[in-house]
Amino acid sequence: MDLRPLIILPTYNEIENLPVLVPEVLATVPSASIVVVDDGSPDGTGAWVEQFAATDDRVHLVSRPTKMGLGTAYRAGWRWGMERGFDPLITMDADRSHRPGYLPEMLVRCETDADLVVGSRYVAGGGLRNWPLRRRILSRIANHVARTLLRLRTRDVTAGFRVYRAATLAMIDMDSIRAEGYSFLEEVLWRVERAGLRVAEVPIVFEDRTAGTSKIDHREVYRAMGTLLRLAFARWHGRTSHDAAAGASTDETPSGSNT
Ligand SMILES: Nc1nc2c(ncn2[C@@H]2O[C@H](COP(=O)(O)OP(=O)(O)OP(=O)(O)O)[C@@H](O)[C@H]2O)c(=O)[nH]1
Ligand SMILES: [Mg+2]
Repeated sequence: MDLRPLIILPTYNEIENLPVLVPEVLATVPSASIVVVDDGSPDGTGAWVEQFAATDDRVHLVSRPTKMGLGTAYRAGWRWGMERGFDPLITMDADRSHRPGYLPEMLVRCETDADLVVGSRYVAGGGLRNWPLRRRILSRIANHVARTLLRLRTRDVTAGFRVYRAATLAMIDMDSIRAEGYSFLEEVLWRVERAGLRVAEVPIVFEDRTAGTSKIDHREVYRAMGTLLRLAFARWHGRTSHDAAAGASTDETPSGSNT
């Protein structure tokens, strides 16, 4: 595998985090490039990326006019990267909850034995730091419900810290995924497992954000449940993930990622 890693950072109002995170990522994986997918952040996140990109040609900006949801931000970043031959394609949150220090090991796993590598909070050695009890409980419930309904083997199914081989994204037909927000991550994983692809989990400690505001809201949780029920229904009826997408009711929701 000829590594040309691309790191996709979806952003909505992360001006306090990017100036620290971007140099940290480039210092940790100098061979990587970064594309920031910014949804017209009112706090000037996009303008900062443009300025930085003028000083370093490894950094790029995809600017979208309005807040369009995390799922579509990932897809826009994947598409941008695959059109330019990047492989693998990495997703990380831009609020410094996902630490760059885990990237080298996740890249080695992707190169050696996995089609998808997940930075996992819920395997031995993984964990959470400074996350409020409410979020911890919500995350455990969301993971347990999704893993049970969809019979997923992966332990952390809602994590947004992932390394995808380009071939994996091509195989799961990313353009037909209807879910948004958290459930986008679960539908992607469901398709990867159903395609018989190899998923590896590298333990990470997820740090609660210390700057910027959360994009999570309760509506997102309800809509994620809608997606899970749609996929579970499809599974019960032995329909493939593609059929499930075709028959789906949309639950387009702009919001954050790490339940
Ligand atoms: N482009 C884009 N990025 C988004 C959108 N919603 C969230 N993000 C980004 O997605 C990442 C995850 O969102 P967070 O708000 O951190 O979600 P979370 O980690 O579940 O919640 P926190 O506890 O607040 O960190 C962050 O980098 C956000 O800036 C969106 O609609 N569009
Ligand atoms: Mg976060």
